[in-house]
Amino acid sequence: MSRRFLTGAVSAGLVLVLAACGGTTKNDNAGSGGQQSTAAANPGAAAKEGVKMAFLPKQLNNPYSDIEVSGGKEALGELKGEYKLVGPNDASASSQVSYINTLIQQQQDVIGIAANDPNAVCPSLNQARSAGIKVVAFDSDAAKDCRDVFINQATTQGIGEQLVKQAKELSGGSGEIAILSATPNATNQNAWIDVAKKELAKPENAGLKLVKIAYGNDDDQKSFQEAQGLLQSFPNLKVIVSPTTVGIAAAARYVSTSSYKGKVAVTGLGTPNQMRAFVKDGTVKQFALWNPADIGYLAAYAGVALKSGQITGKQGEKFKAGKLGDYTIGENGEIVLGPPTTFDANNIDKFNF
Ligand code: RAM
Repeated sequence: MSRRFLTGAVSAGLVLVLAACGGTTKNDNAGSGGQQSTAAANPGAAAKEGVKMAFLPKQLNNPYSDIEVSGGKEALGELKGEYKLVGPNDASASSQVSYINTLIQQQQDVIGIAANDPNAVCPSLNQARSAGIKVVAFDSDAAKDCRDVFINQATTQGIGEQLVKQAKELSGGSGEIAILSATPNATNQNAWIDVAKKELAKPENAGLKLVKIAYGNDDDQKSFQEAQGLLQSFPNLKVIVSPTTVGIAAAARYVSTSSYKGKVAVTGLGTPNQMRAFVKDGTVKQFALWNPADIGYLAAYAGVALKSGQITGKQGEKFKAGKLGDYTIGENGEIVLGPPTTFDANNIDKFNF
């Protein structure tokens, strides 16, 4: 099937069939042009009550996801909507597809998804959109032509820069560093790592050497083993940077009881409650995160605003998000929550999530 044919005047329905048959490569999705709403936004429309929104996080057994969706539940309570939570037990690329298909059959109004793979979920998400379901990606984006908006926790650029800044400070400016990521397909981690690599390529960071990117798959045991493997393979390693709450907690746990404690720094993105013990025992000097509950909360407000016709996902549209205030949709349907917080021994006890 040539791209020329795909980009020709084919109907959205035919594109869906092609996408379903043809796998999940970037080109398939690019060819679809998405299911962009052609209706104009009506910012004055009343927020609909009874909106059924289902949250589909990367995986269910991750404390970070639990906090995220708790914010969605709170917001749907405020909005008099119906909250639902479904999801796989692992974050592998295609693990969410069957859940999306079920949510379509159940005629949900909105699907909130933290995508395990930007493309694997696309054919199903676009089927949902054809059925009138609004799609709010949060935390980890789906390809932009198969969702209406994306709730980004902070700017991708800002998070990537922060990771390198942390590594630089903790290494004293030079030496070997390694990244312990989530799954190899995770949209969010991969976007942050891309920015980090560009930062590392700058002359001012020439002293830092990225020796390996390991993948713990957001599985505690696998992340623990990968951390151990990094330290065995690279005896001069100075910093493990883990841009995942599962990875950083597992790496800190390993380092805290090993001979590397005090010699190898662990940093990245973690929840204060999971990291508190490792900050107190000196294993971890600093790490960062946003409040995950706010992501779910913002996603729910965006979902109801979409379903109510207040926004359509276009740049410049505005909506209200309860206690978080007013938000404006940015480029490519992206809605940025706000800057992350850095946690250390001085402030960690002020946070409880
Ligand atoms: C893990 C997940 C999630 C990411 C956080 C920082 O819990 O990979 O997607 O946003 O870490």
